[in-house]
Amino acid sequence: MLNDNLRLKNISKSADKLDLLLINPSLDWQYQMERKTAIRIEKHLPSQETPNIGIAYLLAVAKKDGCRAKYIDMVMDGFSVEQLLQYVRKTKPSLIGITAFSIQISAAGTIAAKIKQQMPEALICVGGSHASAIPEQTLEEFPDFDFAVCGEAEILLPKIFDCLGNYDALSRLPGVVTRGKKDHSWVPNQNIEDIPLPAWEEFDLTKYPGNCPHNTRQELPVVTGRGCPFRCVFCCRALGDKVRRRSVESVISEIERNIEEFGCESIAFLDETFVLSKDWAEQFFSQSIDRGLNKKINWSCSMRVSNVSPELFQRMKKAGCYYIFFGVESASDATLKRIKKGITLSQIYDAVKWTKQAGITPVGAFIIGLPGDSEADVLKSVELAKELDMYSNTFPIAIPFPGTEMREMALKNMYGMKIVSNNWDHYGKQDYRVMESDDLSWEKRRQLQKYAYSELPKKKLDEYMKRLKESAFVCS
Ligand code: B12
Ligand code: SF4
Repeated sequence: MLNDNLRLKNISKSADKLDLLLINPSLDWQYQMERKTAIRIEKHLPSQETPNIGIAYLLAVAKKDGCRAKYIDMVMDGFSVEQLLQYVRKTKPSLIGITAFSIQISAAGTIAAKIKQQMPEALICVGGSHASAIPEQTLEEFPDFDFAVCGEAEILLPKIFDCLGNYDALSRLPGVVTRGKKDHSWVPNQNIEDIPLPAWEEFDLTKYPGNCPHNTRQELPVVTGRGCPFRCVFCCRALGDKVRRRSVESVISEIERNIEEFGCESIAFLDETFVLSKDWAEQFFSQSIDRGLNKKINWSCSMRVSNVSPELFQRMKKAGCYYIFFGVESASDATLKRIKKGITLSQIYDAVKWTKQAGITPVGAFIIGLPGDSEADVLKSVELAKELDMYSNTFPIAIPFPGTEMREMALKNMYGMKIVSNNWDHYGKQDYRVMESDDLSWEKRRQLQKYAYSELPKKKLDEYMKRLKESAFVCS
């Protein structure tokens, strides 16, 4: 329970005292690190580490508000639970915030419990995509979280600090969910332009060179807009459905700052769908070219295959784009319709062809076991991936994440789907133990995934690009 004796921010004069400690949880950082390294080597990639931009935003807001804030990424900082506990005892944070995807939520709950055993007065909240989707259930399952935070937290965080020690006021804040509170709604940041820029100075960026193949020393993530208006049934749309965009000027100045202050040489745009507005995109491309940014950095993004043209990809290439991640999902038009993706097979063919012609590296994301999928559908996806000959393809198994329509469908046994594991540790995209259907048992899903990856081994980027350039395809 919340404690009235909580120390409010900046009251303590102790040199070690923190106002806010944010944590990326892990119960076994060594094991996770070894796995990451093994995957990286298998994929021939020099680096695969993106620093967490949501946390960087929260640190920026906290600092602006005069708080002493710190982030511990237990995996990348190599923190054992015991070391974390020592650190918490030393710094006695007024508020501890743990971020968690579904796959991390049990670890987050265990860490909260261990902190509380030693410091019952600690105030601990949980945020991120899992708690945002099912805050009440999260608080029920993990009794050591004092409250959950839903959705974006930049505006909320200073308000939370103003309410520390006042349980009722804290409970009333939209986006804060305490036990028994039924209203889980949160208010999306209307003006994302005003949020301070991510506090990368709080990270040891040498540990996060970026998610290759950017082929530079330092990649940093940037978010130009939040929210997605589409309704794909497998997606939890973590930042809501209301689209909000930053001005082109503010994005350009963030990139320039990243170059000057952090030696950034590549940008990963993490927007759910990068080119939502062609006008915005065209302004961004023109200004990037005018200011010479295309000569200083390269960039990657995720896109839908709809509403694109050869000219668009050529402009993207000119503006510095080297890599596009397409949500292809399935080779079956019937499945694409069922999952409400709003794209067609012919759009997939066109988008990939035009991307290659522009000299940009395409990557495809498929999903195995979508609602109504049969074995033949999945095999068709594998054949399509081969035919499209993209640099790389991901074949995760469909996971009914909390907050997705697919989870609701599975709970109602639609298309013969049923959830076979409620163990959140299994809720990663490569895990076959979570869901099955009449047509595709979990064993079959696993077999199909193995088959897909064996048929589509990861290509070496330089060889792939050489081949792309040599083919008659690429425009000069
Ligand atoms: C970039 C990204 C990644 C990157 C980087 C992740 C990172 N550490 O930043 C990489 C590639 C590493 C990644 C990995 C995975 N990802 Co990912 N990823 C994303 C993506 C596309 C964008 C996230 C982002 O940066 N958003 C922008 C920032 C501003 O928002 P944010 O991170 O949500 O943070 C805000 C709020 O959530 C909140 N908040 C977050 N944490 C906390 C904590 C506290 C205390 C508080 C108060 C608030 C708070 O405040 C932040 C600022 O407003 C999202 C989709 C999406 N749009 O969210 C998927 C998404 C988050 N990923 C997802 C998944 C499943 C994964 C993986 C498990 C996949 C896998 N490989 O199996 C792994 C997990 C890795 C791990 N740690 O174990 C799912 C999560 C679903 C779920 N319920 O778990 C999402 C929603 C995609 C989807 N629709 O399926 N991912
Ligand atoms: S998968 Fe992409 S396009 Fe579909 S709802 Fe999610 S973010 Fe939007």
